[in-house]
Amino acid sequence: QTLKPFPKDFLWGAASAAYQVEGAWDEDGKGASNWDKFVRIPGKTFKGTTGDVAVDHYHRYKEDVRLMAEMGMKTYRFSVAWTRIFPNGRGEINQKGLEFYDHLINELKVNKIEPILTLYHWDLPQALQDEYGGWESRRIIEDFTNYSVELFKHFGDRVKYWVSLNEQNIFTNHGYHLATHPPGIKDEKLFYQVNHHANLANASVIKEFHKYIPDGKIGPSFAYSPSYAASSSPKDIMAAENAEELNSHWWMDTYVWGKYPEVAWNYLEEKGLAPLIEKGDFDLLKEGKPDFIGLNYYQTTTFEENPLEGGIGSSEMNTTGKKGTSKDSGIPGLYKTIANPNLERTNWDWNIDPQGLRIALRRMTNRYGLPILISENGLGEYDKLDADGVVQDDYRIEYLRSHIIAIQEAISDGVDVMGYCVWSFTDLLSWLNGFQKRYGLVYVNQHEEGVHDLRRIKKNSYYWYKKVIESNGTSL
Ligand code: GCO
Repeated sequence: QTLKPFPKDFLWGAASAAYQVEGAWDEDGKGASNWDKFVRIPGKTFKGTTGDVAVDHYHRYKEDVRLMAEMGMKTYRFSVAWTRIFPNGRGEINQKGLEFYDHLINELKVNKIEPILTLYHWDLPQALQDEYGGWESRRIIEDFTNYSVELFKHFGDRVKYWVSLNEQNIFTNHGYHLATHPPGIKDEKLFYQVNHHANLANASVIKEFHKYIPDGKIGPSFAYSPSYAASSSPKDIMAAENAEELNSHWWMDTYVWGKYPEVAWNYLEEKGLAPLIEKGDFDLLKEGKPDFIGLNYYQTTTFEENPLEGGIGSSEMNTTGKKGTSKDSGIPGLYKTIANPNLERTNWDWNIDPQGLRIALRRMTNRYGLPILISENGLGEYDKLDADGVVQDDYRIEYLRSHIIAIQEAISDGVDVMGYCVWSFTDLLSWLNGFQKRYGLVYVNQHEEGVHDLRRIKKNSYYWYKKVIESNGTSL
């Protein structure tokens, strides 16, 4: 294969999420989010870590943007904390909240860094959870749309790239199936209903978007973990097909075509798990077609057959296939997840599979034909500052290099890739794993316990990625 060069305007960047970086959790009129509440319940997060301070980006955003500029970054993906704009989820706007993002965006623009704004990266106003159960009610559609429209009106002159919902499949799975994220509920039926509301809310904001920002682009970010069959046994291949249908097409088909895939729908209906649909829902879903799909890629998932009799995981369902998939889990009659023996795994037990990224990009292109923004990809590890004050994260360089090569191969295959956001720019708070699981190109001196100075230190990967950007992907 002759490799094509990266497009001239390729968006080389990195990403973050408000709750994971900002801190200042109750400053300048910000309201409480579901996470502000959840982390205060004992035992929910690693050593009880919270995002109260996180990496203090709220106060240090200028320094962070300076580091981005110095690296030559073309784009920065960040999310807005809904509760800074509407402390109670709706009602009166908190001007101070808008101001913070004005400053951040202006700082990015001055430094010629294209902002990519995520509307929702999991921090729901707690007031809406209390009032009507948040995503559990259709009322969320109107509130999420109003909030989003305010951002379109206010930032639309400067922000052209928008992500609607970040990893809907993950936040609903953790929130309503595994009960490891707020609101900490296990209810399969509700899980699908919540997802239906989120799909409608997503479509509703996309539909509004083009009225306010006709020259802008918007799409959801999906955590896609391509399904592999464990063997060439047709039963294993069928298991992988089942997983692809239920864990990926269920969401992406609905985003793009405004309808649920038949096989998954029939299966869920038979089980009594299909969501209740109201008149007009499918019209709205169809009207909210995204301009691109955001792909958050970390790993692939491998499946084998799981016979109904004595099958694994009757109460355990793997709706995402993303995280911690070396443990057996599955749905009897459909599939069972196994650790792929061909792939190495990180210290967090995620497999490392750059070729899986090329496969993801090709599958998405063949099925949906939309441009793809790689809105997240990166490696979480126990990075350490050594005695010379250096972070030797050569394993991260290797990880990023192999994935960037896979992207170039996919581009050469004909996939339209808009850009690549490394997760993450600075180290940040891992929702459940505190500060020990680090993803950043920039180290932040912040830990679970004690008082730390939060200073920023460029890792080896920072210098490496700088060269990649400078050379538009020719120096890997
Ligand atoms: C973590 C997670 C996150 C996610 C990100 C998803 O360790 O908390 O890996 O950092 O990757 O928030 O969009």
